[in-house]
Amino acid sequence: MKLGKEDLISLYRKMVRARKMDELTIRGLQEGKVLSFYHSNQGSEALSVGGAAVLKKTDYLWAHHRGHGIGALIGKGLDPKGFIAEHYGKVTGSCKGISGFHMAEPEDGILGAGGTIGYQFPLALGNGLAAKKAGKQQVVLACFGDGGSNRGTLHEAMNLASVWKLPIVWVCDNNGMAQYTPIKDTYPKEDIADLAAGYNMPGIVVDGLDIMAVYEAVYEAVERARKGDGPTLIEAKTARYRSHSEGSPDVSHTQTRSQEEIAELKKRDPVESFKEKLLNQGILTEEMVAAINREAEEEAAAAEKFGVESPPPDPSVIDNLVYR
Ligand SMILES: Cc1ncc(C[n+]2csc(CCOP(=O)(O)OP(=O)(O)O)c2C)c(N)n1
Repeated sequence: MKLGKEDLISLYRKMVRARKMDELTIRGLQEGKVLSFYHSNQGSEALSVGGAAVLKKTDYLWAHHRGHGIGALIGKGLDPKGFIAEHYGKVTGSCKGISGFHMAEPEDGILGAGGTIGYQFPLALGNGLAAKKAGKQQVVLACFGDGGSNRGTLHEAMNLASVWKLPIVWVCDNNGMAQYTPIKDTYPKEDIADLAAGYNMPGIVVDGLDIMAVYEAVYEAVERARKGDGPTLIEAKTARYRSHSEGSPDVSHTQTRSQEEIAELKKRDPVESFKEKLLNQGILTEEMVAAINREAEEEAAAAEKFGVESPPPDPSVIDNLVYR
């Protein structure tokens, strides 16, 4: 898969936009505008943006809860205004302001979010079966964290997905931590991708801080799924730059997380390192970088204004909810 110059610039722009929206959401929480809580996506942009950018509008996506799906939403080409309004609890939000952060944009294949880790696996399986039966070459991208990989639902779903050769790409965001617990204390091997062998599907480990590596791995897996060759498990080694959720202590068990380790990971910040790579290759110039930053800041400011100025939902929204 060869990405052209414009594709690379587009990926960089999307990562910058995802970072700015993440920063805006954190600020919104601190200022009391965001009603629920927030799990920052900083350190996972290459994966969330790069994975979703491979998809077509008609493909299905279960985003990971990092950033409440903001990277995936922008990666798939959606306008983030509804995301901000939803977090502000406004009627213009993507779920009319009543979901907290459990967002859905079903017309664009963003199917929602649940509060229970592992909720999405059987649902993704169902989407995969529906996609196969519909015969429209749709693919399901089912994202989760390293902690989620220990849920039994993943194993049941990966097993059947493989037996039925469903078009599902399982994508694990391995940032090394499940809230306060390092994955090394709950999983006996180095690579979560090794689970794939037990279900007879390819298991790929990819550098989750490198958007080109992510894009290429997801692209291959999506093509394989579209051709009817079945599922793939991709594990991306990412980083978590902030605490599990804003305001919660940044600890590993009871000890403050190693600041040296985080500083080391930040040296390979996915947004910054992709910028450096594109500058070195002459694909971006400093002027272009400044313009992309400015546009992303303007987009965030407009989304904030939209969220602030939108009205809250009328209580009847809840009475009139219809799920199809
Ligand atoms: C079944 C279940 N157990 C625990 C929780 C609380 N919880 C929410 S996020 C989270 C960490 C999940 O870790 P991981 O899947 O690695 O994702 P990360 O937050 O690190 O990106 C936990 C334990 C939950 N929501 N559901």
